[in-house]
Amino acid sequence: MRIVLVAFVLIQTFAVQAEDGYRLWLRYDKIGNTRLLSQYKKDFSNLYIDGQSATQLAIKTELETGLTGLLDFKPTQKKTISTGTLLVATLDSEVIRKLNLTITKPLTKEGFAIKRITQAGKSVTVITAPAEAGLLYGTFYLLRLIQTEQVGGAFDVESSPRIQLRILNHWDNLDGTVERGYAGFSLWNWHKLPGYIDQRYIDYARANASIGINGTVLTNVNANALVLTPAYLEKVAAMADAFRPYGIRVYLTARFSAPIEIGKLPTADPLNEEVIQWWKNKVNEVYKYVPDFGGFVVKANSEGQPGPQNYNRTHADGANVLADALKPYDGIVMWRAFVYDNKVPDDRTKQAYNEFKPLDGKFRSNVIVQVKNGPLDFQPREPFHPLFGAMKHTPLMMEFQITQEYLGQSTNLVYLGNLFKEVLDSETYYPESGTVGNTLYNHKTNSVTAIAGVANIGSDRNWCGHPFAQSNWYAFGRLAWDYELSSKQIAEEWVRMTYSNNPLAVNSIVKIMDDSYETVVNYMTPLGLHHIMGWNHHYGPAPWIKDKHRADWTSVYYHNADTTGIGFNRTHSGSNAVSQYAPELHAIFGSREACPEKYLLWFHHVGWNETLKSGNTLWEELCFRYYRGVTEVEQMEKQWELLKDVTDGQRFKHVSQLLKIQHQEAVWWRNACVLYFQTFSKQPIPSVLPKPDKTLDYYMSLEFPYAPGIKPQW
Ligand code: BDP
Repeated sequence: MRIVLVAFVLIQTFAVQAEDGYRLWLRYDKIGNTRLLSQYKKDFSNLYIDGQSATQLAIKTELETGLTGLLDFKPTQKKTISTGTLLVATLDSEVIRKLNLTITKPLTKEGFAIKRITQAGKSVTVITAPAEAGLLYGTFYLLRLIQTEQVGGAFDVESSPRIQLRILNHWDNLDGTVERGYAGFSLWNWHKLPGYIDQRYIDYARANASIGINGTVLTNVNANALVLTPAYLEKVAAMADAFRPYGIRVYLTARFSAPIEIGKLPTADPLNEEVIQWWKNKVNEVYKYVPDFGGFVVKANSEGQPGPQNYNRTHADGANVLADALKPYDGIVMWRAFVYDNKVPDDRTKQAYNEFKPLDGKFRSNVIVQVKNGPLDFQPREPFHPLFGAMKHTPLMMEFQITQEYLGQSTNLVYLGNLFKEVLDSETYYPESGTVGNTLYNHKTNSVTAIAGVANIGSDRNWCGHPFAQSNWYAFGRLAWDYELSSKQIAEEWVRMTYSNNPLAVNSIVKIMDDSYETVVNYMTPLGLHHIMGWNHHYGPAPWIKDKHRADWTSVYYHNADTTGIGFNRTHSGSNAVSQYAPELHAIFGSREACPEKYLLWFHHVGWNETLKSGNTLWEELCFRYYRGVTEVEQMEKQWELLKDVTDGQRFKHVSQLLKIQHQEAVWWRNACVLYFQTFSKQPIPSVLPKPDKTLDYYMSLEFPYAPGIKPQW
């Protein structure tokens, strides 16, 4: 009996200590800095949370768990102001009004301030905000300061989000699968809802609140109208109830043909009176279930989805009918600009601009057009979408893809903070717009501001599949709050919270993350190559894809390799996509000399023997980049191995194994691409580089019928 008991206790202890990644960045383990530890025990010896609302209770629980874990002691909970009190209260509360607080900048609805003040000789820390959501964000901010061992004694923070709606898009289907999901199945257990609220929903909401995400679109953009039926709305309401205390509003995708499919109308024509009324009734019904429902995301007339063009109506006609129905409730429509058609005889990357630019100003004020970061489709690297800055009278929102559909899915370590920043920092050259980030923020012209990321979250124990994929969820949220943060700073925060404050761990892991994006671009799509991945599942290289029923889904359409050279001519002598950018940028991208080499083959068809900045010919440079990518993965592996003693065993091993896979996949990409493009360049691989050990035929023969995340309809 005793032995059994001891064994049980051991297993219990092990279970507690095991680092399986479930806790994400909210680990709250005791901080290692003993000086700070004793200081903080004094600073936060008493918790005073003013109020009893659901959000205030969530704050209380978070602070209790956080402080108890981080500081290894339990603060008292007296409603008194004494030295060491941490007071959490809204700006209009009695207790705050009595204090001598100075707030220098106006805080927006969700903003917050953290102040250390001396009140009647007592040193008090205050988290305050105009509304409860801000208190929640301030709470997580303070916990982060403690967890990352960043601040000694001075607390003087004022922060407001730059973008109003910071949203995750889940491409989750009602059958529990996730389109382009690489972390298991959907988190949403539709079958057991509304009765069963999984603890995971709460932990999901906590994680989101900790980085300022305030919206979630529960369903796939390739939408199923059933979610708008009462049986499902009841389930949606249960989720909305679970998320609400954490400041998260729920949104759904609306299938444009829902009036036909679930409304039994003969048409979904947006100008038909019955259809207009149907959407009004439907929206009224939705708000009965979810009074703070956020609105709809719509993918229309894209990749086979129904839309207004089926009835010869415009995207504005389609968006406006939904917007009018949502308007009385302050709901919004996020209408996607991801539209293209293989029947349109124009470069696919131009089609969204061609379609939407003429509609500028024709949308209702509660419509926001959701634009992918680049003009094609979440490729490892794309120039920013030319619609940013070009639509002067229509709010646009950014859509990033956090799930790594085209960036190594769940086997590759890629920190996307650098990709997000590259896009947000891109200069549009429209004087009134500035950077892409600024166009999202510009409140003067935008009646609503928003940013969305396609979630990488699933039922895997560690949420995101790859332990490092968590950092992409984290980075998205932090940049959505403030796109001016640096990606390196965000990486550092994440490492400190998720792994360790040990300087060796921090410096090495941040370096691995910071280099990882360029590395992946090097071994997948260097010099502006794009869309050369596997058919349908998009896993691995397949630059040879051709002769499919749609040319714009093949690889050869995009790389245009022939015996003279490679690349898509988008200059005025080609598709002239460059003309969709502001004149200055048009001139830069359109010039073979001025075009940044990272976009070279995106905009230009370049001869194999043309010389690049390095002095190498294009063919040589292409080979060197592919090989460099692999060498860089080898370096990542080596750097990671040095961290064995400063990271926990479980996650160390997990990442080690995945880095080995990444190495094999990088070699696969390199060999397959170099061998394939060599059939056009007809030149040897530079002699200093080792030769691929397998043939092109071998790579072309590989098939992956059960690769994860496949889009079911295809
Ligand atoms: C593509 C994905 C596809 C999505 C589509 C979209 O392969 O699964 O449905 O984007 O964003 O990249 O609508």
